[in-house]
Amino acid sequence: MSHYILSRSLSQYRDQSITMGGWIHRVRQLGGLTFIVLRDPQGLVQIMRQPEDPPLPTLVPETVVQVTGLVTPENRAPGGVELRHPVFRILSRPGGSLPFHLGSPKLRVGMDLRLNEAALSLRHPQSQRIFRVQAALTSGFRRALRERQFVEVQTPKIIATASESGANVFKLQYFDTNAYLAQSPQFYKQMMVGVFGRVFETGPVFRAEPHDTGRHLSEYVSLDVEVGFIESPQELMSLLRDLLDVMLGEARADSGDNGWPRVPDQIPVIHFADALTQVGEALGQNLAQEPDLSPTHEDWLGVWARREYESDFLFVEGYPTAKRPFYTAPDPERPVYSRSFDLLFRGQEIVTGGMRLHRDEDYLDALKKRGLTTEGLEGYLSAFRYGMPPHGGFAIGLERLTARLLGLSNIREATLFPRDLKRLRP
Ligand code: AMO
Repeated sequence: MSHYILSRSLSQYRDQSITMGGWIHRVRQLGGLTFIVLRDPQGLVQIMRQPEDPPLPTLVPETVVQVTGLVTPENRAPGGVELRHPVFRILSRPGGSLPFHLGSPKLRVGMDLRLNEAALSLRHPQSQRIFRVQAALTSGFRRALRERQFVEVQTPKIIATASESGANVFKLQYFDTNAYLAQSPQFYKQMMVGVFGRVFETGPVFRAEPHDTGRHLSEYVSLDVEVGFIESPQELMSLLRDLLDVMLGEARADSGDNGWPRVPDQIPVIHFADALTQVGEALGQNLAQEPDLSPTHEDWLGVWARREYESDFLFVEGYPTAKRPFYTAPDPERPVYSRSFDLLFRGQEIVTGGMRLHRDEDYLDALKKRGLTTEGLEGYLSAFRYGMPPHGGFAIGLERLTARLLGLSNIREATLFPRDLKRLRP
């Protein structure tokens, strides 16, 4: 491992000579002094050269350097310390001119250029922060579930049968047959409940989304949970609430930022039918026959939840059974509605979940009612034939959660290398 001191721990080395490694972020002359900002893997550090110090080599932005200097208290520097009497060693120089500079606090570069030049734009502290937050969210998700005795699983992403209804599936040539990219780990996570009872998975999923919007990607990270021996969607909603609390807590601790939304002890819940009535009245429309909530409806509900409950989160439960995939359990009292839910965060769906069917005969019935056959589903359905407990689960869209949390209007900003209708590289 490198012996370089990292910027977050620099203040522990006051009055000592230390060595760091990083990129030249910015250089500024002020009178006879030169101020150099070094960007190391953790943050920014100010380095000050006085006239009597050894001469500086040429330091253009993004030059990679090793620098040795004296850690000196300085209130005006980030972290309250700066390096003085620096001696630089150049490790590498940028090969050509840069398409833009990273030196200002906000990266003012259009979305296309920013994404095309991801190798550079992702280095900007503003962008780094997004992905540090995302890493903390994933880490909190794993930790909270492991503490609750869930087992992490990895399931295939090349599959033989589409797992979610709808046509948004990527087809590919698989030797001499066809295959699909997994739209979700749905079938496998349910099968694994038959093994471990409680499972989770974090991994990429693929949706051939024909929409060019700020909330859709063709490849995104799905944080999936599936749990057996439960009786109601409320148990899932309560688990999800606690998970989000841990995840946001971990991100908050990592970033040192306190201005973030708290997850309420009880996230408010509204039934789908009531949500439609509320939105319809507010917008002066009759929405009674609507099968789903549109982005505008979700947006309105987000504002409503804030006003009525001071909550950034709102559960909508009881989506119409016909609009949910065949594995969804209907509400036994009102079978047109299902035992499923979405979680809206600041007016956008970030999670879908619900109770599933768990009896073999219920699956055969549900498929028949929807005019579907068991073809290609044999491996999945055998789990129910061999006995499955009542179970349910949910999936959090990681990029949507990150974007909502950080107030990013475009999901691409919360994706390292986004894949969308037009973008396949870098
Ligand atoms: P669903 O299809 O609703 O449910 O997806 C779950 C969550 O994934 C996110 N999401 C997306 N994020 C970015 N780009 C997309 N194209 C995209 N599509 C979906 C959303 C959404 O809430 N198997 C079920 C989950 C379950 O019931 O366990 C499923 O995949 O945040």
